[in-house]
Amino acid sequence: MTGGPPSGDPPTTGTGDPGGGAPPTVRRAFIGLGSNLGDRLAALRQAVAQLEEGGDVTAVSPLYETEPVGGPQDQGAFLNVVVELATSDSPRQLLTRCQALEEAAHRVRSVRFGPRTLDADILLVGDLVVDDPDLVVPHPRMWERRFVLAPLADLAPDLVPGDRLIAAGGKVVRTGRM
Ligand code: GSY
Repeated sequence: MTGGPPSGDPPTTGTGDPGGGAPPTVRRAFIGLGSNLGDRLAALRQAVAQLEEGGDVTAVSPLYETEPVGGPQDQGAFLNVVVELATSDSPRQLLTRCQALEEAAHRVRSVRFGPRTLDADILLVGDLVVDDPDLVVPHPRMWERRFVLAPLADLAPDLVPGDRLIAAGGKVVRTGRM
């Protein structure tokens, strides 16, 4: 036989999963959600409900009201949460899900870092690292942002060292549960 897989082998999936009928790898993933335009709480609730349709959501952090980081000075405060998943989705599949959340919230991209009905960011997907032009995982700015680290630390204190949380920028106030 020459090189390459035996002709009976299934193709690899390109998703980070082993293929070949092996059980998919389930990873602990975190998605950050933020809204500072319109009915902010309704936008977050809708996004969480839409994520839950995937059947892989395991936890939702407490809700935080947070000072805007970046963007226009006069934009309103955000509401932020972090959602935890136990998922076999690849980072790219999660990106597609995040884009669908933003589309469902009728997000229009106008001012960069400006007000938005919904922002959905992939923060972590297990220990996977992605560095593509349109997708970087872990999220490249998460360690600078208290609006990410505070709810993430509520769900996964093991992943957020206390000094990183203190060093991160932006005022945040925990306001309760969604
Ligand atoms: O990256 C998420 C969108 N975003 C936010 C946010 O969700 N919360 C706060 N407090 N500031 C933000 N700046 C941007 S951009």
